[in-house]
Amino acid sequence: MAEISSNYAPLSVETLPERLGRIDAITAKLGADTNAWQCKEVGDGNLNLVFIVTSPSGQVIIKQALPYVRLVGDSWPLPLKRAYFEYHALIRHAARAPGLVPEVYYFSEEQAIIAMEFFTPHIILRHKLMAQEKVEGLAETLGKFLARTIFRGSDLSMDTAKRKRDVALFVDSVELNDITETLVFSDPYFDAERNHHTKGLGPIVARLRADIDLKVEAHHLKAKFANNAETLLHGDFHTGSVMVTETDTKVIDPEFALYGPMGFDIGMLLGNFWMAYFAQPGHGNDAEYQAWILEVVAEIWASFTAEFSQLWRTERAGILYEEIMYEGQPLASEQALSQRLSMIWEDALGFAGVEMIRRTLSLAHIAENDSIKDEALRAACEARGLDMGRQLVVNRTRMGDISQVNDLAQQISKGESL
Ligand code: SR1
Ligand code: MG
Repeated sequence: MAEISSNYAPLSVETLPERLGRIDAITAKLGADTNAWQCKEVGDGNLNLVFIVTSPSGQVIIKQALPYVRLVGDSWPLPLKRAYFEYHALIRHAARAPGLVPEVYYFSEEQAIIAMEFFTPHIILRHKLMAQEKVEGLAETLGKFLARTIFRGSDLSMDTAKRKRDVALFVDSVELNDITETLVFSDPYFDAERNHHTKGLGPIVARLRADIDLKVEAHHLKAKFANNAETLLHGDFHTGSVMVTETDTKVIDPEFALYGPMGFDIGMLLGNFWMAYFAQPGHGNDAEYQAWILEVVAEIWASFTAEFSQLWRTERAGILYEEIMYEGQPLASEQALSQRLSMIWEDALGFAGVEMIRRTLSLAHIAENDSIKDEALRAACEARGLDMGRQLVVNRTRMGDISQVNDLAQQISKGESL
């Protein structure tokens, strides 16, 4: 795999047509008349350049990695090879969960460019949640995406030699793994340089940083994240990595892809929904919409378990829990399934908890909270998320089922956590 090539150059709206106008896979979508291409840079994420290119014949997304973290600037260098991992994750996800991720038209490793399908009129799910707009089929699709990618990317399904080669491919994503290991699992628990938080949270932050149980459990979760290469994960599966219309749901942006524990993507996603739930007082406080967010969380887990169980019963071709071991004992494989789901559930709760804490105390926060102008209100919303996050991390093995966890969220939302 190439690293910074001397030929690498970031694209701009001015140079893009000339630079990409001779690539067949792209002109097949946009036409060869580059004078008719219109380019807009729309990247609002933390890391990359993203362009929408429109022509009379179509639209394409061009995503290019920058050699540094866009959110911070060139004082934080970041290798271009993340585009390589995103490309490999996208093509695997497309095969495992067809129709739910953008089709890749073209990839240049040297230029760290991926040209891919543009979803329109989709918007980022986070914005939908702030506008209090519902999405039909959201939970079912997200649950299925999780089950299909998690099951089919693991030793439950894959040929193990192929999987081990794949683990070797993704293991080189050291710098992006390091971002998650640091920003999610360590920085929130001490006074790290890149941390920031809303002013009114000072006392609660001091309490959390003195909380031995929390810090030990957060690190047990970090050990799982770093050491348990169970399946190919999306790696950054928050509500900013989902694009939706009123009736359609797609998953984007797997540049943090890595082999990790099965509960990680699920937990990260659920944690983001619970934070969106706690942020609702900053966005209109519609009780019915808040209830809908909790329903979505419950349905994601239900959809995930239904699909994962179905795949367990019909596609178990890997080295784990082989059919032959359970011949004549149909209940044994069901027992193994149910215990495996319980393990995933407990891990997911823990990962949801650390995600909720880091999105409030570490470098990267969430728009649902950041956009609340009233600082006292924002602190109150964030404090509830921290309260729930702490309980999820520390008590994850005794939290009960999804309805009990949603009840906890409801209870916290009615009180003051500050
Ligand atoms: C420096 S990158 C900060 C965060 O943005 C990405 O979306 C990941 O969530 C990462 O942790
Ligand atoms: Mg992203």
